[in-house]
Amino acid sequence: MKNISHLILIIAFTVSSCSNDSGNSDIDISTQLETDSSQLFDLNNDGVLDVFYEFPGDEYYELVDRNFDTRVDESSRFSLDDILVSRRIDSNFDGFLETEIFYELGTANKITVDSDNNQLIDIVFTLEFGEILFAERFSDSQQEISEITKVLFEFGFPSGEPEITTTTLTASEFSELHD
Ligand SMILES: [Ca+2]
Ligand SMILES: [Ca+2]
Ligand SMILES: [Ca+2]
Repeated sequence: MKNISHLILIIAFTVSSCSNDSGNSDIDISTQLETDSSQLFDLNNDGVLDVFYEFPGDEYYELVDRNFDTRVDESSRFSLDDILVSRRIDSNFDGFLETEIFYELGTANKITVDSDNNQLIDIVFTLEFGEILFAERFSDSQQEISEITKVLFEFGFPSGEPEITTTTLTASEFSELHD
């Protein structure tokens, strides 16, 4: 996948430099190639493509429709040298990519979730060496009182009793803290 995406990048950049430098005769070809580079793989072989690439600037995105309903539910951001920076996922396939995984040197070090799709992060997983250390969930369902529920993890599973503390943070402040 990496090599292919790299190849696509090269094609895309070659095409864009060609179309800038040369005359009208090249335009048809470059348009054709750009169309091909924006649509790639058909994972379930149903004739509908499920993997796409976008190249907005000094990074690129790999977009995947994992459940083949024609909606993208996984968006991975890569640097131009193929380093995975972050990945957004629609875990429950409701059309909103609520989960975001952040990577450092190829290993996940933080996961954030906007569980109610209101553009605010309310669940944060903190990882070390790719393993979840603990998760924190912000809740302001109690009137006037906001709470953070913290759960420790061991061997990838919640461990022990959740620890609930009240907080003066607002939902926005909690979200900004982890954005
Ligand atoms: Ca398909
Ligand atoms: Ca989908
Ligand atoms: Ca979702």
